[in-house]
Amino acid sequence: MLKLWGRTTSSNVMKVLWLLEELHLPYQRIDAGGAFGQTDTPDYRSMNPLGLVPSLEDGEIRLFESNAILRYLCNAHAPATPLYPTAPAARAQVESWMDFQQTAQSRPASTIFLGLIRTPPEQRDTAAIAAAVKELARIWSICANQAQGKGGFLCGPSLTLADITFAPHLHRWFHMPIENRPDVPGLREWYNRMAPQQGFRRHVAVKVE
Ligand SMILES: N[C@@H](CCC(=O)N[C@@H](CS)C(=O)NCC(=O)O)C(=O)O
Repeated sequence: MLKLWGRTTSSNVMKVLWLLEELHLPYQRIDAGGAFGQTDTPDYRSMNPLGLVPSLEDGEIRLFESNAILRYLCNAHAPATPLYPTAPAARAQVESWMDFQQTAQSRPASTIFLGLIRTPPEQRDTAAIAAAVKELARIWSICANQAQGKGGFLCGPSLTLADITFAPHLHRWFHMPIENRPDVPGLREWYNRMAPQQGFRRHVAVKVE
C-alpha cells in the first residue's frame, strides 16, 4: 500500500492527500514533521534529504517533493486521469503552473504563514509580512486572470494538478488574519470552484495552524 509521510497541517501534504482522495487510492499516512519529528533519522533522510514532508513510499520507490509526488501518483496509478493530461502541450501547461507554484508562489506564502501563524506577535517582522502580502496578491492576480481566461481553472474548464498545488495556500490566504488583505478580482471565484470537491473539503479546508 502507498505510504505517505507527513502531518496533515502541512500545505504540501494537503495537496497529496487531496489527490489520493480524488484518485480513490488506498494509502497509509504516518504523522511526521513538526512536533511529530521522525524526519531526522538517516533512513528518512535517505528518502527526503532535507528532512521535510511529504515523502511517499510505493513499494521500493521512495519520493520527495510534493509536486513530483503528484505527478508520480497520476503516472503510476491513474495514467488516464484528466487531472494530468497526456497530450504534450496540455501536460506542459499543467507543469508550468505547478513549477510556478513552487518557484514564485510558495516563497511569499511561507513568509506570511510563518509570520502570522507560527511567530508570536511581538517577534513578527511586519514589514516583511506586508511585502509578502503585496507580492502574493500579485501572484494571485496572475492566477485568477488565468483561471478566468481558461473558463474556470488554471488550465481549462476542469480541475487539474495545477489547481491542486495552489489550493492549500489559497485557503490560507482567505483564512489567515491578514491585515488589509488586498481584494484580488476573480480569486474568490477560483477558490469557490475548488471548494465543493470532497478532497478539498476534507484535507484543504481545515483550520489554519
Ligand atoms: N518543496 C518541498 C517543500 C516541503 C516543505 O517545505 N515542507 C514543510 C511543510 S509544508 C516541512 O517539511 N516543514 C518542516 C516540518 O514539517 O518538520 C515540497 O513541495 O515537498
